[in-house]
Amino acid sequence: MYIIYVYAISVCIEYYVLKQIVFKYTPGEHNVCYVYQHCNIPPHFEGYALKSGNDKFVLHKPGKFHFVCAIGGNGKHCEAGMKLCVDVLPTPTP
Ligand SMILES: [Cu+2]
Repeated sequence: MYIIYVYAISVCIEYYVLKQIVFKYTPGEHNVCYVYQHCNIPPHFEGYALKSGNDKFVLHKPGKFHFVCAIGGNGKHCEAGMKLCVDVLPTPTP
């Protein structure tokens, strides 16, 4: 499990397929949206956002996953740096 306490980082982290990442933050102040591209957030996406402050997301396939905070409209929090890219790698063979 990879715990993200403040996802105010604009870099990619590497993690493995079928592992879980957890976003922890103060509910109501931020949220977590899974998007295709950073800060390009259609308005209706906010409705799909995870909002609990303890949001778990399973990385179900290899590839690049992008998560952003959709609060503030028009990618405001995202533009301020609340974005995370996870480069999901195949599980290493022992
Ligand atoms: Cu935010």
